[in-house]
Amino acid sequence: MDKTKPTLGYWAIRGLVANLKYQLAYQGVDYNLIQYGKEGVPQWHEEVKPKMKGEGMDFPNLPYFIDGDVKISETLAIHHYIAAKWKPELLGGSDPATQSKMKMLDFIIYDFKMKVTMPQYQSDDKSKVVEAYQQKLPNILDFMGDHKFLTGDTPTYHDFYFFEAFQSSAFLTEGKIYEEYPKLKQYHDNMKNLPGLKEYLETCEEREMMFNGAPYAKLNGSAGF
Ligand SMILES: N[C@@H](CCC(=O)N[C@@H](CS)C(=O)NCC(=O)O)C(=O)O
Repeated sequence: MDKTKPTLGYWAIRGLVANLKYQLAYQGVDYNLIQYGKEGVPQWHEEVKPKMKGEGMDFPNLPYFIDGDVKISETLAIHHYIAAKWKPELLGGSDPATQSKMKMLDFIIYDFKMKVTMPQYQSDDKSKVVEAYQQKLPNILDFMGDHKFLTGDTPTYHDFYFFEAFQSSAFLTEGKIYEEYPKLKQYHDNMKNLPGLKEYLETCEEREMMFNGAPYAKLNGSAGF
């Protein structure tokens, strides 16, 4: 492991980490990747997690990000850190109104991700996933208006999280979500064409990786973009 680079850790699935890898690719930040496979579950809980707590990670969890003395968890906090350190324009504007809007968006996209993901762990009924996105997507797309990205015509860190958040729904509906919401399809294309991310998505390991944790998820699979 190269100690001069930051380290990203997670299970060996897409889960909550693919979005971070997209942002790192877009920003051109090089990093060490630590993946815990199924056999790594006890290792994480019994060894690594307590060790990280002892070494100064306040709330050890997966994903985590370590950059020297900075040791953080919570996916959206990691997105924020990577933006703040290496590409602050991804934070959006710095005035109070814009910053509050960005914070609001954190919770909105977190809620979206949770609402579409939980049903994938609870049953094999895809219609529950469809119900969830039909409930949540219209307001997000209204918020986006005619912009290319969530908050304007340039991306913020939220876009990398949100882009991944609907990929499993696209997979489970075999693309029907894009017929239902053509604006989401346009957004998907705008994201896919971002320099750095475009090249990453063409060959990345996410194309073959499972979206969710096996064997716990009742709906699971892998897909390209
Ligand atoms: N709120 C956290 C949730 C993190 C979380 O639930 N991580 C799951 C995988 S998706 C996990 O297995 N964490 C390891 C643990 O609980 O020790 C985030 O958004 O990052």
